[in-house]
Amino acid sequence: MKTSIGMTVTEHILEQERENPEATGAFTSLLSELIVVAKIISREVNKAGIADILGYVGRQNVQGEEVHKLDEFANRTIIQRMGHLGQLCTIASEENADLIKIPAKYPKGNYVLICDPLDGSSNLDVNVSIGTIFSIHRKISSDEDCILGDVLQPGYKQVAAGYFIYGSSTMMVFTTGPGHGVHGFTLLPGVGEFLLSHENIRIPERGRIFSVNESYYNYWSENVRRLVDHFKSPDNKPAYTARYIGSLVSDFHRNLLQGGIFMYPSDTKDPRKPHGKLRLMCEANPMAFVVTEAGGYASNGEKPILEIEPEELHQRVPLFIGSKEDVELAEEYLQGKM
Ligand code: P6P
Repeated sequence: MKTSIGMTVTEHILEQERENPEATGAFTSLLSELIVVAKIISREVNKAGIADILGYVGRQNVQGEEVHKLDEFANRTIIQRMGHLGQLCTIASEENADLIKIPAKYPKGNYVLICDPLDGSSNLDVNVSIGTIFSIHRKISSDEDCILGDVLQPGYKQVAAGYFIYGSSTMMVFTTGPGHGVHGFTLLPGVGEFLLSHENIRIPERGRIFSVNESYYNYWSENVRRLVDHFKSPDNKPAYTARYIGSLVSDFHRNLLQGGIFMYPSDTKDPRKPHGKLRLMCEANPMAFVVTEAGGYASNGEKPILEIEPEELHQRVPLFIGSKEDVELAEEYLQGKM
């Protein structure tokens, strides 16, 4: 009988810690607690249909989006468990307008956690996969308390980023930056451990999938329309196919493994959101950090997402992310070169 269950994510993180002579164990402690948080969220998501935690709480968040009961649960769990750990100087959540302070009675650390606690939660009640997205920066200010400048750092300065996807299985996919690769771990029910299942993920240079919400076609610029028309053209060899779940983590994860491009362009549909719906700090940057380390690319149509100097905590950004050749082609269309 096979006894080894393979490498756990904790073993993987400790292995990377041993390779870093300056490591103090703080980063390992931070990621390990984040993994506990994801297991707690996964358990609630997977029993959502049974427990009384489907549906909405009857208020909107800072994004103007209806708050799902599980949004609140996930956000609360992250704030409580990560805030008490002693490794963070602040938390920035998609659900909260302002930075979350670490209570005075708890020690502060040298890291910043930025997260979308439960991305895609509008899909929860219909049993579609959703996820938790996280981004970790090192504190850069000398203030004992974190300041906004510690959070508003460009994406290339992240020290780790990734996501948990709560789907047919619960997975963790993350990277700790250039040279460390992108690795996927699958939660083994009954054992409660994330086991290495997708080592050194590489996204195909060119995909065969394009993912975009075409209901916005009439709200796009002419260049975006021509780009999407290109992906639909029968002249492509091999032809592209359309896949769009409406859950960023799910659409991104599929394209990361199979190749393809996910697009959320600017549109004129909502004057409050001229740069599209997705957020730079808690969605675009962490996914861009992962896809770049996996050999892909992420752009706002003009420049790499990871090079954007953030100006506001919840700023939105057009997002073209996935296979390098497809995203570079998108840039050429967006810049009127095609
Ligand atoms: P639309 C979910 O609400 C989300 O933030 C992302 O997970 C997803 O990619 C996007 O919105 C879907 O937006 O406008 O196509 O419904």
